[in-house]
Parts: sequence; structure tokens; C-alpha cells
Amino acid sequence: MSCNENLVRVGTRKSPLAMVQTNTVVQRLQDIFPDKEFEIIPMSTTGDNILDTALAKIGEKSLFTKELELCLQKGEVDFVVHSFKDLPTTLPPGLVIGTVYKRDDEHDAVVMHPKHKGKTLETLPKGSVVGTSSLRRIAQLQRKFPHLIYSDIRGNLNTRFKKLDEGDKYDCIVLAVAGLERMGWSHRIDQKLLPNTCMYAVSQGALAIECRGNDKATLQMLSTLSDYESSLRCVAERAFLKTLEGGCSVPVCVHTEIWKNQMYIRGGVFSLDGKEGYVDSNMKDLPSDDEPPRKKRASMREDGFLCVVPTGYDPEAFARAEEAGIELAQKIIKAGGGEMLQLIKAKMAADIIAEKTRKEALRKVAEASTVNVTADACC
Ligand code: DPM
Repeated sequence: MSCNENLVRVGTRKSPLAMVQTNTVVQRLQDIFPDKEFEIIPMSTTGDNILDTALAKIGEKSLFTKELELCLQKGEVDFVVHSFKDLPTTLPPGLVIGTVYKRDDEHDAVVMHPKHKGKTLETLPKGSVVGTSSLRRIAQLQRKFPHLIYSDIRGNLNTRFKKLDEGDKYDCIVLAVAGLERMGWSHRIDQKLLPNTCMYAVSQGALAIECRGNDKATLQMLSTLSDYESSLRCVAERAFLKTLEGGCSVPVCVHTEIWKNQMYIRGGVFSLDGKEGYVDSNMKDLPSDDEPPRKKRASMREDGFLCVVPTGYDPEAFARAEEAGIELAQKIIKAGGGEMLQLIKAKMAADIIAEKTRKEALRKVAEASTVNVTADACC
């Protein structure tokens, strides 16, 4: 905490989408706590700086979050606002998700090049190019739309729109509806992809607010924003991902709903070429008021509920959501997904090493040519 008791410092990425998200959260808090003063501190992250490499080949889990988390651990900021889907399932020691902010539309959407306005993935001509660097989207869409070509696209949302509209490389791009809506670009959505076509990413559309686990004042302030259904769905989805991935990014997709008092989760994992895949579902009763009295759960594990603090809610509901996700992952692993995941992890590790070797070679070539230039200049 700073010397000014009323000052709250908020960390965020610098990208326009991250700034919009952080401003929304800060505005809500400012309305609830008019005496507080909020200072927003924007930062660049590794993911923002490396633009020439596909995300999966960078080989770093906390691409969009590491620098922000360091500031949080050092006490330079009081909380950080993240797109929840960019946050790894394991947090650094001492950090927690103080609040899951109400989830926006969790689906993906197709944005067409202006020349294809009104078309859908079904009606795009054969050989049209779909821009996305999400292995999850490629794996699912390739199966449904084998007549299309899938090509990597990087950069923030603004850059991607520019690449789509001003070039002739891409016929359409696929993006999260939530990001498009927050940026005021809903009018560019040509097709929304529902889970029967393309299941979404774990915690897509939700915002996570991360803070220090021992910072009671911040936790209390953040608890005013938390959303029960969004929290439970994200806990179930993240438990599913964590059980599957074991420390490596793999193409995983999900679909969750809470009906009456039941948690429903469907999810899948795909091979990198999208040819092999395992999809299954699970249901779990959530605690209800008329339930017979039960024993309290034994003490909470350090990373219980995927580091989401259940402030104000029944922790039993969080525990059951977590179990729903873990059980689904175990079903999929047992059905054969486990072996496929081992292969994916080996392939990804090899790709990461190859990419590092390529960059190192390029660096050496660049170094050698600088040396030559200097030598020439001497002569
Ligand atoms: C992650 C993925 C992407 C982002 C992978 C995935 C998309 C990468 C790409 C984990 N993070 O979804 O399978 O399209 O090349 C990201 C976006 C948002 C948060 C943008 C987007 C905004 C929506 C939200 C990037 N992270 O997916 O269009 O709050 O969920």
C-alpha cells in the first residue's frame, strides 16, 4: 500500500482492449467507493512484445501476465485486471483471484473481409483464408469446414482488423465476441459461433482481478464486484484445463451452463492437426437451500478452487464446480485423450526448442554481419 491510504494502484496491459476492460472495472469501483482514488498503471508484457512468433511456439505460459504479476508481488500495484482466459491455471505464490467479474458473451465470432460481407464460414468459397492463431479454433473449425485454409495472424485487435481490411491475405478472422463488443465493433460480427460449431476457450469473456492473498483491504473492496455464476463456471472450466494440461498449453475447448442447481460442463481436447479429438460432458449438483446439513470440507488446499477466492459465497459450491471439471478431464484422459496429450506435449516442446534454435541462429548471423561492417569501416 502507498502512503496515501485512499490511493489504489491498478496494473493493466497497455493494449486498447486491456485498457477498456480495466477502465470498466475501475469505473464500477469508483462508483461504489467514491472516496478512493484509482491510478491506472499500463505495462507491456512479453506477449505484446513478441509479434513474429505463433503464441504456441513461444514456450512461455504467462505470456500476457508475468510482468504484471511481478509488480503485484513487489507491492507496486494493488490489483491487476486480466482477461481471465489469458491467465494460467496456476498463479505465482501469494497471488489469488480476488474477483471474477460478470462474464460477457463467451462465444467466438467471424469477422469477414468487407468483400465477403454477409457470408458465413459455410458459404465462403473453397480455399478462402481464415486468420487465427488459436489452435483451439483451428482444430474445431478444420473439422467442420475442411474447404477453408487456416493461417496464423498475430497482433492486438486493432492490428488484426487492419490486416484483414487493408490486405488481401485473409478472407475472414475469428475473434472472441467479448473483445469485439468491448471495443465497440459488434457491427463487424458476421457470424457467431455457438458451441455446436466451436466451443470457446476456458474462461473466455470473463475478467479476473488478481491481488495479493494477504491484502485483506483489497480483497474486501473487490468482493463487491464478484459474480456467482461466472465464478463457478470459470472454476469448473479451469479445473478441467488444469487437469488436462499439466503445465503445457494444449487446444482445449469448453461449454458450461448452470441450470437450476446443476453445473453442466462439456469440453474437448484436440490433436494439433485437429484430426483426433475427445469430447465428453459432466453434470454435478450444486448445494441447495433444502439440502440436508453436511460436514464442512476439510481445510482448503493452497490452490483450491483454482486460486479463486469464494468471498461471500458457499465454498461447497466452488468445490463442486472444481470437481465437475476435474472429473470431466479424467473421463477424457481415460478414454484415450491422455495418450494424445502426451504426444501433443512432446511435439510442442520440440517446436519450442526449434524456434529458440532458429532465433539464436538468426541472432548469430546478425552479430556476424555487424562485426564485418565494423571491420570494413576500420580498413
Ligand atoms: C488466448 C487465446 C487467444 C487469446 C487462445 C484461444 C486468441 C489468440 C488468437 C488464450 N488468449 O482463444 O484459443 O486469436 O490468435 C485474447 C482475446 C481476448 C482475451 C482476443 C480473442 C478477449 C476476450 C476475452 C487472446 N484474450 O480471443 O479474440 O475476454 O475472453
